Amino acid sequence: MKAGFVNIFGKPNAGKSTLLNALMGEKMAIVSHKVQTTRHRIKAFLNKPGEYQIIFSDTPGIIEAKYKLHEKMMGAVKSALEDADLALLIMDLNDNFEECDAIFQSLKLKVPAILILNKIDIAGNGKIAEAEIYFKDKPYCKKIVKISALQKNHLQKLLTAILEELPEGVPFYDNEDLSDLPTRFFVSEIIREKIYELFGDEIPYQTAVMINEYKEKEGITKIQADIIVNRDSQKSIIIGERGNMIKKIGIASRADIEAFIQQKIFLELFVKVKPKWRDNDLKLKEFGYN
Ligand SMILES: Nc1nc2c(ncn2[C@@H]2O[C@H](COP(=O)(O)OP(=O)(O)O)[C@@H](O)[C@H]2O)c(=O)[nH]1
Ligand SMILES: [Mg+2]
Repeated sequence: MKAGFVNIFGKPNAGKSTLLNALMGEKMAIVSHKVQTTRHRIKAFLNKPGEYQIIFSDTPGIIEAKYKLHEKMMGAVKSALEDADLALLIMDLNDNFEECDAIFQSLKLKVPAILILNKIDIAGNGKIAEAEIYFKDKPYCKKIVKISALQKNHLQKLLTAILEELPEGVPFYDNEDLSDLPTRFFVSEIIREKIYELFGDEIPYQTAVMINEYKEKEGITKIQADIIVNRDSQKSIIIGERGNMIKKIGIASRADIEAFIQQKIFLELFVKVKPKWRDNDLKLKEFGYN
């Protein structure tokens, strides 16, 4: 039996969350073409009873911290560096190689790593061969695997490579569990994802979602969530003309949440202004950024 922690690192937009979802065959982490969507370390367990338990961690993209929120995000990266048995270093083949190399070096990995060249489906001519030559002798690079996380290409090859590096051990978590995070976390992430989908560049980064009430009663789950923003003007944008935008968030969120928890829900959304929440330790804690 093999068991261990396999933690995914890379620049924003490299495809970390897409890869986690593809490996799990289940949507665990929200994905968007906007950078810095992932704010937490999200653990997901891939179980094959009697054979392996892989505890994957998706992490926020590696960035320079501008707000306390960013510091918390980089804290999540750090914690994932500490308990990894194996690191997956993922890069977009169209990204600058030197820049990716600098980031991977900066992690000062103490465990073996598999370098994942992602987005082969849209890689420029000759990029794959160029990357293989550039990275093959880097000290952190034990193996190179080329994939498309989006199109789910070569994932089996990647899984085999991971299992070769995974230590022997007994499962850390129950075989039935998919994650150590509570359902309400995933519910708040689904709502946050809709905000990334529905609004322009600025709004999603100013937004947090907090679940205040989560009650199951007679086949229906009642959920009340607050959408937190920085300013009154953002509140008006989220609500929209005669409430049309908040209604859209509600409809899209409800469909996905019901699919995720396999139960009917009653969803109530409020928008609240909390100035400068991204730089306030107490508020960050309140909204689940530890
Ligand atoms: N064409 C292509 N796009 C991808 C691939 N993997 C991820 N993406 C896209 O890249 C963007 C960022 O993906 P995401 O998983 O959120 O990146 P993260 O920031 O590293 O977690 C999204 O728009 C994905 O759909 C891939 O293999 N091919
Ligand atoms: Mg992500």
